[in-house]
Amino acid sequence: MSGRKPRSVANPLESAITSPSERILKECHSLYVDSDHGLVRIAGSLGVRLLPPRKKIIVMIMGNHSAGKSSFINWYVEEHIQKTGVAIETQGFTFITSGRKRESLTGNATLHLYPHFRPLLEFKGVTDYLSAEISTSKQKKFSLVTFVDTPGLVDGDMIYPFDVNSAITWMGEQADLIFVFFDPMGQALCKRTLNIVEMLSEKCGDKLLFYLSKADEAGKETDRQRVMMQIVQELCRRPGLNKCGFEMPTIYIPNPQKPSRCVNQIDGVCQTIEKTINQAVQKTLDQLEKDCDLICSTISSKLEQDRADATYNRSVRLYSFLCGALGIFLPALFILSFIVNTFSKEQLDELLGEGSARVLIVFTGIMMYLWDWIPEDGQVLFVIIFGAFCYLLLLLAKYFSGCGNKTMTKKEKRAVVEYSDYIQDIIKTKKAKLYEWYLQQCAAEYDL
Ligand SMILES: Nc1nc2c(ncn2[C@@H]2O[C@H](COP(=O)(O)OP(=O)(O)OP(=O)(O)O)[C@@H](O)[C@H]2O)c(=O)[nH]1
Ligand SMILES: [Mg+2]
Repeated sequence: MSGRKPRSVANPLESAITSPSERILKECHSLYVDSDHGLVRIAGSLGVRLLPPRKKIIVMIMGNHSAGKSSFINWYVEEHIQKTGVAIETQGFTFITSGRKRESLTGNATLHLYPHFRPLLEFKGVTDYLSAEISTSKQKKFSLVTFVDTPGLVDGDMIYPFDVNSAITWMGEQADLIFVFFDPMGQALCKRTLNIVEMLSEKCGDKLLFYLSKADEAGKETDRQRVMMQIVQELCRRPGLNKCGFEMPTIYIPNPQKPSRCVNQIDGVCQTIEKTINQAVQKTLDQLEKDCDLICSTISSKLEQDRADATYNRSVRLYSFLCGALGIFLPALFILSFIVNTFSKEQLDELLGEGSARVLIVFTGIMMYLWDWIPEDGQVLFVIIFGAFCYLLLLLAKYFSGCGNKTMTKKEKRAVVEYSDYIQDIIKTKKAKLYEWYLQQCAAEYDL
């Protein structure tokens, strides 16, 4: 197996159009899922469960109704994928991801594409409000991102078809980044949004980022500052969010027809996404190293256990043989002694030859000596006890013979050693190369 090479996913044409990060993530993924010698399969055969790494990061966008969530996704992807407008447009969850073909998927197909998200089914009624949009866009870092657009949040009489608070919280826990959009209009301080943010902050506060969206609509700089102060104050008032010092960049979708003098930090959002992708690449490579080590250490402990089992089996086999041999030899000698006793020495010499006859006479002599030593009225009891003892020896022999541990066959041993060599020689070398490549890419980006 040491000659095997993991199949590379990227052909020359593909490598020309994909970024190093994308290729690293794809190659790592294929090292796990390869049907012949993927890490998931190798680990599975050793009783270890591994999960293949994700090929993309997940960015969930949540916030009030009409905060500009869908518009941001459309801007990032540079394609009008999600419906936008002043009405409540997004009522469910939509995964927006890149692919080879433009496609729209419904609930069940979406869960097929994202099996990690199957537990969403626990939120009754959510399947009908689940969809996926696959776009061929390669803009910005879209090929490495899956956006999750979430239902617009409102207070009051609005009835959601499922438990929207819990569903968004659960979804947020699965994401790598959670953007919360607050818009300066209308419902900036929507209670439902604040409740969900509070829950998410408790569970995964480090992924939460707040943005003042549609900042170009906030009017003058002073108005914008006031809106921001209000939102931050409201956030700080929540016990679960009482960490203050919230950062809240102002963003808006640039509109050439309506230029605005307001500072737009939307590029910072793209940089945050990029940073998270780089962290995901590093995490994936680190996890690959850890998983390789886990497999190798499982193999060495399996081999060590197998050696210990083999030693144990040898001693158990020896005990079984000794007990069995004694269990047969002792009663045989006992009966033989009485038979030999009926022959004279000369008859035995003639029958067996002088040497064998002497050995037989010595052994049976000892037996008869012991027998004579037993008082006559105890002889029956002795025979019973002696018989029981010999039977016990035979039982012990049987017990020991079934006591051995299962050991690996030669073929199995060869297979695990080959797995270990394959991981050390091929996968680890591959990982080192990918890491080097990743570092080169980082260095190149800093040089620019
Ligand atoms: N001026 C301005 N308008 C924006 C901006 N972003 C979105 N809008 C407008 O705001 C309205 C709502 O935008 P959506 O993207 O549909 O908002 P949403 O958060 O997805 O809304 P729901 O899906 O209903 O929750 C639309 O009419 C957009 O054109 C922005 O940055 N500046
Ligand atoms: Mg929307």
